[in-house]
Amino acid sequence: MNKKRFTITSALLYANGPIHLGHLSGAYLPADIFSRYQKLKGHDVAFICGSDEHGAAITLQAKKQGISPKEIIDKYHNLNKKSFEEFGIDFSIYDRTSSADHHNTAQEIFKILEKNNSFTKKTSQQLFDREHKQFLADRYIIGECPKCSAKEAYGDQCEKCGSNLNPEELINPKSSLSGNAPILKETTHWYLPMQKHEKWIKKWINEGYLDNKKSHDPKLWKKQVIGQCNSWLESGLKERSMTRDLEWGVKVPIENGEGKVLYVWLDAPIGYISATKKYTAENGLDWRKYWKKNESELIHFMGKDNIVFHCIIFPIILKELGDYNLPKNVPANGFLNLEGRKLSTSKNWAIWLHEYLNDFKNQQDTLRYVLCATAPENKDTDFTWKDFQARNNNELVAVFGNFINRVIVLTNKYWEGTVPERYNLTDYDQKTLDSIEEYPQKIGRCIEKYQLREALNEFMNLARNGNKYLAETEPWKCKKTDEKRTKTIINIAIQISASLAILCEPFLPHTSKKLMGLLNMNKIAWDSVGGILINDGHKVNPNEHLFSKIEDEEITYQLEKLNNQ
Ligand code: B3M
Ligand code: ZN
Repeated sequence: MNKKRFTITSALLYANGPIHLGHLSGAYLPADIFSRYQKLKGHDVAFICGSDEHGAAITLQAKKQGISPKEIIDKYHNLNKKSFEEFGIDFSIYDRTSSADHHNTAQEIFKILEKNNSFTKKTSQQLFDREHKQFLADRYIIGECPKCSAKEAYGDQCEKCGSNLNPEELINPKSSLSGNAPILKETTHWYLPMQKHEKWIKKWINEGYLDNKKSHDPKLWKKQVIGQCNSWLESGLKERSMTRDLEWGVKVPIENGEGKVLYVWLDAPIGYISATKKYTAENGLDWRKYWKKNESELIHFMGKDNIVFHCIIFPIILKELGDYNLPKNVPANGFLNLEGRKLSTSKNWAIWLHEYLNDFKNQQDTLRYVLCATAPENKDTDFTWKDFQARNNNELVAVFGNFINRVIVLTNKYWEGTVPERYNLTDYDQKTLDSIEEYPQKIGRCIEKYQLREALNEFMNLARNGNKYLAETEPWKCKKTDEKRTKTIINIAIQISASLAILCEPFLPHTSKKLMGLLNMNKIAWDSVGGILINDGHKVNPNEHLFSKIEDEEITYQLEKLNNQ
């Protein structure tokens, strides 16, 4: 097999609050499914993530709660790390940007860029809060969006229409710190002259060519990702300041940098590199193999509000650094709404992962299933508790769970858990056995195209076929009259179960483990799935339910909780 290497990233989560379902469905679950699949295919995967611990998102939250930024990031870094683990997001590392190692890496890179003349230095008038004696950039400044007239747009982005903004563009700007109108004051910063890069970025995004070499296939990029980049490119790339007048962040490591830190959107993506360095150092590997040219496929997963940072700004930085890979794909997702309304942390309209894990013990995979089945792959989608219940009860319990339940119960009941032999196969038996072989490819092809909903649907088709096979052959009916026929049917059903156990792993890792336990089998490679995986005479374990029904009361409770929180 041609062994490939993947560097897969999920957007670094701001450590200013707990993780919610919207984050999971956009940036983390899809990346986890993709990485687990690539690992099962035998490829080398570094799956990189961590907490984004700088920027106004952190300091403003700390101010709101009356505690220090350090207390905020420690609290949420630990909480989110634990939630991800319990939920089964299998990061190679969950690092943090407040670490000394990251500060060093980010400073080193800043110095290289400065030495390469990648920046221009410029003095200009900027918005300043006189009361707090602070310059106001990004989230420190709020005003009316010039594009959609939303009242509370930030200095860097309008959350309503998704436009990326500059502080000067805001109408009636006000300081987030004091609420006062700002004054103008002179300051000096390092800028990235993005306009210089417009030509190659356009060609690279739209045609997949970089330095006259094919670097990726734009047909494999999502339309909305290319569309968002092009609308940015159409309004012309401008210079963008890469430093800020702030205390909290990575200090600017060069002369005249006192009192300044790196722009959070410069330091955070470098966090992917720092985290990779830590992961490789701890595992006796070489980080360069995951970042330097042509050694690895770099894939960034995120929500759609992060597209331009990963498709335009960070690629410019990587190109300026010389020998780094540019992303092979940026499969950004849309947003997940909740019960028909936009998810909102500030309005407390969200489902927090740590609370879900507490309320639904050992039901991580139900949430993984529902979030994958409803993922906002090409447009925004809606999560509702009713749909969650229906998918669990009608699909996981009634189809996948029911099939496995019948197979394991019958094997135990008829032959004390010993897998029976196969005798003469009917055409239907043979067709059923043959059809299993197609699933690894069918599912894999979808995953490789980032069509995870369709991949999950294909997986469920195999479970549905298993159920149908039992319903049509009715082994419980022929047991008294035809022992050989009964044995053949169950043997085939056992083979389907074993394939399901492996093929469900990317989507439902806890279930996969449990099912492998029931079948008393070991993990095998994705491409080995199909045909006969379990020999007759093999012992399976006593039955346990893979999924449990979710009752109406549990849903009512969740809906009340949501409406009252
Ligand atoms: N923390 C923004 C966000 O969570 C930011 C992502 C950084 S990825 C390098 O939406
Ligand atoms: Zn707007």
